[in-house]
Amino acid sequence: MPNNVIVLGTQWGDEGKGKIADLLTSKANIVVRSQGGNNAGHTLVVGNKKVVVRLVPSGILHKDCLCLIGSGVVVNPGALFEEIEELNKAGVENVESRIKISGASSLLLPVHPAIDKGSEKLRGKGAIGTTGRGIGPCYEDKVARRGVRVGDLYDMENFKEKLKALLEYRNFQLKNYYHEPEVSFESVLEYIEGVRDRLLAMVDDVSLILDNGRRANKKILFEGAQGTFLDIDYGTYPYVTSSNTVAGGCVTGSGAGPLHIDYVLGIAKVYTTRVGGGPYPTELNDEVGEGIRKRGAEFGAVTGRPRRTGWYDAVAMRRAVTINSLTGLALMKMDVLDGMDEIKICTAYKLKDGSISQLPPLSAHEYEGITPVYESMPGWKESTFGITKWDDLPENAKHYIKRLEELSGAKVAILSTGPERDQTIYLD
Ligand code: 2SA
Ligand code: MG
Repeated sequence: MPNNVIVLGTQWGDEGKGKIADLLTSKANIVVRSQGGNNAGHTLVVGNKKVVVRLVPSGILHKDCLCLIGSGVVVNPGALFEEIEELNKAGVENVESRIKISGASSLLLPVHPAIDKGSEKLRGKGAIGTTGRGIGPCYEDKVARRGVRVGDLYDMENFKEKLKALLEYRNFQLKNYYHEPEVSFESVLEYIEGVRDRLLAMVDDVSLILDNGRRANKKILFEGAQGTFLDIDYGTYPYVTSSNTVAGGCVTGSGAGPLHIDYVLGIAKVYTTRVGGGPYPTELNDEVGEGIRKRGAEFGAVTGRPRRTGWYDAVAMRRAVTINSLTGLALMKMDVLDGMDEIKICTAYKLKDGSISQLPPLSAHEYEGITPVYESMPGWKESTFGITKWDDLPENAKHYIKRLEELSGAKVAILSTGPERDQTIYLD
C-alpha cells in the first residue's frame, strides 16, 4: 500500500470500513477522520473482542498509531470521553494521549440532538431517519457561522458570548417550532466547563501534523465515515447526512493538500444495505432481503436499527468510482451470499419514461418510478466463510466477483470473507 490512502464507503455506509481501516492501520502511523461525528459506528473485531468506535479513528487499537480528528468533524465531548473510557476498559493503551483534535472542529452541544429529534418529528412521513445524534443541526450552525468550535474554548469570555447567541436562536426554535423543552445556557456552560481542560489538552494543528508526517514518509490513512450516497452534495438528497462523505471531503475536512493522496480505496458490500429513509432501487422487501439481514447481522452499530437490504447496485457504483477517483475496491461480506440459488446485480436503471440510465440521478425525487434492470447469476452452495485464497473460492463466487469488478471499472484489491482480520483475500 502507498503512503497516503483514503478509505471510504461507496454505498450508504456500513460497508465494513472498520475492518479494512483496522487492517490498514496495522501498518499506518497516522489515521485521520475528516467528517461526521458520533453518528458513525465502525465495528472492529480483534480476537474475541468487539469494539465499536464512533468519533475515535479506527487506528486507536494499534498502540503506536496517532489518531487525528480533523476540522470537518463535529465533536461531542461527552460522547468522545465515554468512548475513550470504553477503549481504556478494553485494555487499549494510551488512548487519550494518541488522539489530537483540530481547534477548527465543531463542538456538538446538548442542544443539537434536541433540534435533530424535533426536526425529524416535524418532517413526519418525510423523516430522514437520522441517527438522532444532532449531527445535522451542528453542521447547520457551522455553515450559518453561529457555531462554536473546539478552539473557541481557549477564550471563555468570547465563548460564552457565542454560546449565548447560539442558544438564544436554537431555544427560540425549540420553543416555537418543535415544542420541546429549551436547553439552558447555565446547563450547557457547566457541561462545557467540565470537559474544557481535558479537550483542550488534545487540541493540535492537524493539518500541520499531516504535512510533517507526509514529509517524513509516514503512512497516513484517511478514514471516511458513512458512505458516498449519504454525501450532502452527491447523495440521495435530502436523505443524506450533512457532510461530504466523498473523497474530496477527506481533504477539506483534514487540512491535507489534494495532491497528497496516493490511493483511494472504496469499500462495498457484495450486496447493499441502507439505514434510514430515502431511495433504494435494489431494496428487497421479501424473504431474500430478510435472509441477507439475518445472515449479515445487518443492524446499526450505533442505534441498533435494522438495516434495509438489497442487491448489489452497479449503477450507483459507477458514480462512486468516478466521484471518488477510486483506485481499488474492497468487497465485503462475501460469505453472507453463501447458499443462495440466484444472485442479482443491478446493471442499469429503467426510468419512469421507459428510458435506460447507466448512472444514478442526483436528487431523491428523481428516483420516483425507477426500476432496476437486473442481471442474474447462479449462486453457490459451498461456504466461503474465512477463505483466505482466491483459488479456494467456489467457481460461481469467483464469477460473481469478476462480474462486479467488470461492471464497476475499479480493480478489486481486497475480498473479505468474515469479520476477523485474517478472513481476507488480497488480490493484486
Ligand atoms: P445523520 O444522523 O444526520 O447523519 O443521519 C442522516 C442519514 O445518514 C445516515 N447515517 C448512517 N447510515 C449508516 N450508518 C451510519 N452509522 C451507524 C452505523 C448507524 C446506526 O455505522 O451503524 O448505528 O444506526 C450512519 N450515520 C448516518 C442515517 O441513517 C440517515 O439516513
Ligand atoms: Mg457503521
